[in-house]
Amino acid sequence: MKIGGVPLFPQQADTGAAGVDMVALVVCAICGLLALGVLVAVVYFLIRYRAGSDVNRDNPPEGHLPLELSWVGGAVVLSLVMFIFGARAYYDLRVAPTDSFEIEVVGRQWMWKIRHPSGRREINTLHVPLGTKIKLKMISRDVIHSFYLPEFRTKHDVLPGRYTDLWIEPKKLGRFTLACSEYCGTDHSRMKGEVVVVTPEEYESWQALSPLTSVQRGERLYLKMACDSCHEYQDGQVVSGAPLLDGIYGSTVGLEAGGSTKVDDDYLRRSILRPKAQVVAGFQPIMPTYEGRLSEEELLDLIAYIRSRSGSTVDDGGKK
Ligand code: HEC
Ligand SMILES: [Cu+2]
Repeated sequence: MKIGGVPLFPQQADTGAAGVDMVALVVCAICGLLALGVLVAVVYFLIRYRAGSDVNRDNPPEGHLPLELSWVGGAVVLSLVMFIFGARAYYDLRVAPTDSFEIEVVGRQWMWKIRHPSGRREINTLHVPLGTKIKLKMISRDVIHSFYLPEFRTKHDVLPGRYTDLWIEPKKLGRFTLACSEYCGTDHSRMKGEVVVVTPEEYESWQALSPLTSVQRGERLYLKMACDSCHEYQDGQVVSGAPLLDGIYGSTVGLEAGGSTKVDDDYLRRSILRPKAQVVAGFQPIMPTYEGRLSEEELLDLIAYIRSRSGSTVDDGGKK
């Protein structure tokens, strides 16, 4: 948006962008009106009561109840208007629709690594199909970063050790800005790239140029790390007293220490990195720790593979 040829807002490349801009405008308008009222009163009193002006200065009023009530009431209403607009836009911004298409993002000092479901990977560039709801599942390898897409009016922190997400729905073809908006070290300012919005057909053929899907990579790794030496049946029996991983995603498991927990991506990640932190009820803590032995990318592959064994292709927290 431009006012008098000056670009005030970046273009709106996301279906939700207009809503976010609306909040900014409503809040600015309300604050602007208030500031204007104060300014007018200041100027009026300045002139009326300037030194030497001939006005009655006796008996200044002590208070004025109706005036005070309407001021307090008005302020409450105005702040509620800002709150309602803001809360609705924030909800739309934060809660990804359950049918979103999932792309993974791994942040590190100082680059963005992007992984598509087909297995295609890229660095500092994010190809997305037009008109599709896309959920970005994000994690950092080192410090806190923040995935910032100004034209999509959204950003979210990318944390080490925990998955966070963000969703977009591109409504414009073209190239847009991708940046890190959390100071993350010397080259923070260079941790940026591009979002390339293409048509769904172009995206399909672009994705197809990929050697292995993340599920396939995960399966390979699963065999390579010999996870199956414990987590599989042999001759109809669980060999080393380890739980089967089929169908666990989205379910609730009991814990040896008491209580239970939902099996989501964070739980799987913890179970692989620090199995002893949450031992499954009825099992011995014999699983070795994989802390330091798997990269974030490898973990995402393993999780995608375990998820696929529950028939789940997206990180929907098992909501299906
Ligand atoms: C030495 C045997 C052994 C190996 C090897 C092993 N695990 Fe485990 N795993 C276990 C046992 C026993 C449990 C249950 C106790 C616990 O939670 O620590 C478990 C629990 C889990 C859980 C939680 C399961 C649930 O039902 O909540 C996951 C996920 C998991 N392992 C994944 C893996 C992956 C991935 C690998 C390979 C990188 C692997 N495991 C290698 C023995 C093993
Ligand atoms: Cu950063």
